[in-house]
Amino acid sequence: MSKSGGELMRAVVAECRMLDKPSRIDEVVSMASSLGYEVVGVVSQRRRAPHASFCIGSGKMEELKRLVEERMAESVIFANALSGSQVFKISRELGGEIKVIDRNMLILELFKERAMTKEAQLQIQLAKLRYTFSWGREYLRLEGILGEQVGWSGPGDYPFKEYERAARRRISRLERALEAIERRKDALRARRRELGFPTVVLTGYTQSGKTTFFNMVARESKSVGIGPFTTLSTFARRVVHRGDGGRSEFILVDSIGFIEDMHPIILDAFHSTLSEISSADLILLFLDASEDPQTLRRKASYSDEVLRRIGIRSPMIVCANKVDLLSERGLRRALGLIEELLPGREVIPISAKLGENVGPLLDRVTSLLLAAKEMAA
Ligand SMILES: Nc1nc2c(ncn2[C@@H]2O[C@H](COP(=O)(O)OP(=O)(O)OP(=O)(O)O)[C@@H](O)[C@H]2O)c(=O)[nH]1
Ligand SMILES: [Mg+2]
Repeated sequence: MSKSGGELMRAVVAECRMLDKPSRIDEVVSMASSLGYEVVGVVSQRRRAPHASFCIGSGKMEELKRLVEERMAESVIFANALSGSQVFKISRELGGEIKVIDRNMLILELFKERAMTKEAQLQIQLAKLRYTFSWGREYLRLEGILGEQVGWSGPGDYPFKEYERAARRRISRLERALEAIERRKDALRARRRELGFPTVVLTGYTQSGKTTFFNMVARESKSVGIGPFTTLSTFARRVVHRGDGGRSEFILVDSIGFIEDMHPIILDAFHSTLSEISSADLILLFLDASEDPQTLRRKASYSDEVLRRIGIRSPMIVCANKVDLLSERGLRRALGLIEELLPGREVIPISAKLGENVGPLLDRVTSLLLAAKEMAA
């Protein structure tokens, strides 16, 4: 996957790290890599508050500039949220040729890449438009943005009012398209039911191991496309499992990972990309059980909160993943913590990477699906 004609886009990641908040560097680097950026450098600074103009201090800004030149980077990704005027000032400082984006724009790029339905794609376009619109005049004065987003391609300066009108028109077009899709959604659900396979959705925090599990289980399975609005080929497989408790056939869906601390505009789009989850017959919630207790606690509570917010009613199994990295004692501690945070949930420890306990998990999936089918009959 690439940003610029077959080559990876070289990026430097920068962060102004606030004293009371966890660093987002690792998360941003892995999001950027999965989007096809090659991260060629990192600049990080601890500050009490972000610098008004550059987010990082002006000394660090010099360091960033040098690094960008030295490593021949084409873009700079901030692990923070930036204001429109910061993006503008940082771009100008870097000479105007470097693409500057913040964590929110990166998240939107990721969502765009992973949008499984037409609806999600439109929601993300809408979010991007609203988000950059909120960045205001100064940002919009940057070259390229207008052409890309509202079809404006004239030279030189442009009247802001023109942009505003065009953007509003585009926003309302998107909103109308979304309404039309909403009306057709019921038809889609019916079609899926006609296909006759239940869906099992993998969900959980980013980097918890969903895709690793998906690839392991799906290796032998066929890719499927379901219905006119979905392009599920890379993210859904028909799986047949024959185990101790019987045989089951289901569609396994790999969905987008949860990310904390999102801008409200982006949160809306995120919820819509999760719409796959709300119609699932069974949810497998992935947790990285090998993380330190504080992080595990934070991510488990956040995952629970997200699932509550989108109103999940499907049965669920919690997959405590990456147990290969844990000692027996570490595993016991992690399981205790998960039980405390998600009381009453069924928890199965697995290693998606080594395939450990994946068979018994699929047996359990099979028996839950069979039970649900009997209930419905
Ligand atoms: N040791 C170990 N590593 C694992 C295991 N499962 C996944 N990983 C690693 O964890 C990292 C993230 O795995 P992914 O499968 O991409 O995670 P994901 O949940 O799909 O992440 P997003 O797509 O970002 O939401 C990769 O480096 C995997 O190799 C496991 O069982 N054990
Ligand atoms: Mg994944």
